[in-house]
Amino acid sequence: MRHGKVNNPANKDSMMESDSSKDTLFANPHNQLVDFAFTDAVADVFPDMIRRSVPGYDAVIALLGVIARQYIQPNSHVYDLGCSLGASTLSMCQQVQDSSVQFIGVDNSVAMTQRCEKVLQRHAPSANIVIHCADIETIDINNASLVVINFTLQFLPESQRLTLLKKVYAGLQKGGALVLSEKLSFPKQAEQHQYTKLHYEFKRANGYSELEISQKRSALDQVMIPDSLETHFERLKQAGFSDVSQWFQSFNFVSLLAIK
Ligand code: GEK
Repeated sequence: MRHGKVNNPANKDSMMESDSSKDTLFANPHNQLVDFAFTDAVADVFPDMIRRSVPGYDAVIALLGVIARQYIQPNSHVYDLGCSLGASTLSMCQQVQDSSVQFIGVDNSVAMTQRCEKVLQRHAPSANIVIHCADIETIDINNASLVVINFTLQFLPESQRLTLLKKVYAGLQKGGALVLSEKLSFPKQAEQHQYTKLHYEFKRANGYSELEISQKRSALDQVMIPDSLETHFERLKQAGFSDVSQWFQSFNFVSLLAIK
């Protein structure tokens, strides 16, 4: 298996710089409150949006490449569930250049998957990648050495989250890994308040106005429901994972590593 040089595909010269427009979707007052959706307009500005909204996003993407080097096995499948424009898949396949490994990206947004295919074709033309436009609840997972759910479980109805994780567990090889990155909620009100304030400060520091922050919060309110860290650990245990650790945190965003 050939390993690539560790670099961050979210950095300069990457898809994030060259394919992205600035996110101004919530800059003007919206008359009606509309739930957030992964439309063409969102997909067009997505790299800028996620990098300015999710503290640590670039680091998680880059380090997924390192995790990929450790866990991906020859002749196996690697799943990127909720792949958006393919940043996680790109990071992993740039690090593990092995055509016996099939990378499978899944996203239910047509706008995302159409652009994702183009991005991956341009930046990883020889990698063995398939992109499916489908709900992650409907896809089959098998022979997986690594499954990545990067900031996507939080968009699933809460009642479906355990079912998906059980399916991931069943589809992983022994010794295979799940990387689960999520925004957190906090059971203690004071802690919730502290981290919400830090997150908004992060957005202000990245140039978002008060109007943009509040309109985006309203739009996401019913669509993205974060869980607490305790809920994640408990749910992963229920899904079958006994070896679960937190490897990353940036304010109220974390990433967990669960090994089968
Ligand atoms: C990244 N992982 O760049 N089935 C399939 N896709 C879904 C579903 C579903 N049920 N629900 C939401 N999505 C990416 C970032 S973004 C995170 C992931 C964010 C998709 C949705 O269309 C979107 O592309 C993605 O999950 C979430 O590392 O926007 O905060």
